[in-house]
Amino acid sequence: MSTLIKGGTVIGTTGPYPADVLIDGETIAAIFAPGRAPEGPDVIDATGKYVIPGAVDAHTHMELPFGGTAASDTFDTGTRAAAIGGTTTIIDFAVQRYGEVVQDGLAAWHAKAGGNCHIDYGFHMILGGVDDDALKAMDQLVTAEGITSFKLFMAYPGVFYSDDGQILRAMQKARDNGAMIMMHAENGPAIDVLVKQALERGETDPIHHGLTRPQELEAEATSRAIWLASVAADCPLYIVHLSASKALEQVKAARDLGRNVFAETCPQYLYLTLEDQLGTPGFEGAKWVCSTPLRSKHESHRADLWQGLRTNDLSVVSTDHCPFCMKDQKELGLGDFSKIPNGIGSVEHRVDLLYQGVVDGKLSLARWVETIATTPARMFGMYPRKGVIAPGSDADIVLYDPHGRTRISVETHHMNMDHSAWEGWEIDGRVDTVLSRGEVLVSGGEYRGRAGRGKYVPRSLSDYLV
Ligand code: DUC
Ligand code: ZN
Ligand code: ZN
Repeated sequence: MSTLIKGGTVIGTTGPYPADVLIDGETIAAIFAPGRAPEGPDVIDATGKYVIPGAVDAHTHMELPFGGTAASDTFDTGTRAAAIGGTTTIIDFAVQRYGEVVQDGLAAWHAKAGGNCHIDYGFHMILGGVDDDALKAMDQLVTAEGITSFKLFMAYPGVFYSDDGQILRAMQKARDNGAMIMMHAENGPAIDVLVKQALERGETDPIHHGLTRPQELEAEATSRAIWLASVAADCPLYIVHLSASKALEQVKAARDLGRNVFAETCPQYLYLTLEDQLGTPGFEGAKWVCSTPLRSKHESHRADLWQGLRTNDLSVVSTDHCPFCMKDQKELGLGDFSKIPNGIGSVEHRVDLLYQGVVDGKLSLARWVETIATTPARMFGMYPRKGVIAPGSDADIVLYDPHGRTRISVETHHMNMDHSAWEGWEIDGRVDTVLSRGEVLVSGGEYRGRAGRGKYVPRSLSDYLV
């Protein structure tokens, strides 16, 4: 069946242009100058709308067991919310816990996601225990499972933490097999000392989560990861959820030297702050406990991150979607901030929140699309199947209404959370229509998708490797 998306403005990586997009089955068949497409196919009227590639969220944690509980979105609820917000592909993190066989961890993630997703999905692999078997498994995942990126943690000793020797060995392996090392860059042992000291002083409120994770410990770990990657013959390195100016400086310096170093940030670091959200009086601030933490509004983090997105020192915006309800989940940390499960849920809102950056003059339209769709697809080996409007690509397409408005609230969102980190925010722009492989999932405010239609996407190596 063919469909023509007619009368819209396509946003490509070089900027906007008027065009009609012909879809044949699950694939984009052709792009025509306005009015030059053949008569015949069903027409979706895109007049006044931007036509953008379905967004790719390269960092989500559906059902992640963490902090004594599990992230509250299942692959069903989380991918449905993602679709409604214009994201048509996620890359979630399968987990190998310490002592576990990597392939068993992967099988467990396939079991969670298989048959439940509304949109297409891939996996990265978290390595919680780097040993000889895990290193061998990295090769097998790259060659046979379509998993070409591995997340390591410099934080969370006793949970996911890898020491520098383990990190170096994994980086050497990645240098050999072409995989990307994704790094949670915070100095965990030093943070644990600060946390213990704060609790001993009776500082138990959520804001102390942020105060015990100072930006210096993110910058130090970011710098150490960059140097370790350098020792591993310039192994490709991707810093996840970068939140702080001093960490960004490390990435920028490495990139200025032409190093294989990349980084993402997340909407929470672009908009929310230590004082205004995490510092909300009482236990309310628990809603915004995430790691890396929200940073001070009295420093230049947010402005620096927006600038980093413009200059490509930050290449990608992901959500690090890791939702927990207040009730029974965040509440685990009542009276002890260190027991609050870490995470914010935003998988539904990233497209809109970054479009607000366009309206505010912080990003171009082209850069909006690049950071939420094209670059994540290229970074993680899904391009050109995903992340671009081009003949031969999957027909994952969003019609975006620049004149619409989006109001964010727990009353209206679709994520499985009892609160919203963005409660009451009213922003410009609105997701109008969403297609995934040619199938209309969202139209006229109505959701028409279904669990189980999303497919696993095995990934190639990153496009950005040298
Ligand atoms: N940070 C979070 O906030 N949640 C999950 C894991 C992480 O690194
Ligand atoms: Zn992390
Ligand atoms: Zn994460």
